[in-house]
Amino acid sequence: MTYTTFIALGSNLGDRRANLRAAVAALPPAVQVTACSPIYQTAPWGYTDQPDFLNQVVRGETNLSPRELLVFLKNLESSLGREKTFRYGPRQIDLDILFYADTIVAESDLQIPHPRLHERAFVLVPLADLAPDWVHPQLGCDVRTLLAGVDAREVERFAES
Ligand code: PH2
Ligand code: MG
Ligand code: MG
Repeated sequence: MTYTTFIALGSNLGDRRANLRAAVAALPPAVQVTACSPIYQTAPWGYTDQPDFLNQVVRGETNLSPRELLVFLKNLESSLGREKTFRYGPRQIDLDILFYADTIVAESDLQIPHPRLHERAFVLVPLADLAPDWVHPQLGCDVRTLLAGVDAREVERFAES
């Protein structure tokens, strides 16, 4: 049994495009990647005094549990050179679980759907490229509708993927 998951990628340090590419390449076999969004250059959100990010979303199939997937992604961030900074601070690579099937996880260190995805144009724009009809299991509306509720002016197409 595999489960569909959407993973958000972000990078604003080092060779940002290479960081995204290396992360996508390292997902299989744990996560079989079935689609990659275009890459967007996005203004920093939350803490603004830092370089612009590149952001992307991938869709994958996995038989890892949500927690196993979290551990796998954290280990991958470390192996790709991520160093600890501060909340919303700059990073070589950030890998966040957006959705895991229609599962809801509400634990202190793991929340699925990602608790801020509906506020973030840098997530919703690439997510809507892949899955505009996907329904947020807590908010009960689709990604297209969530995207219509945010300001996406600082999300620019950077590369096809
Ligand atoms: N990630 C953050 C904080 N702010 N801003 C943009 N544009 N893109 C990100 O990926 C991002 C951010 C923390 O995860
Ligand atoms: Mg993040
Ligand atoms: Mg993260």
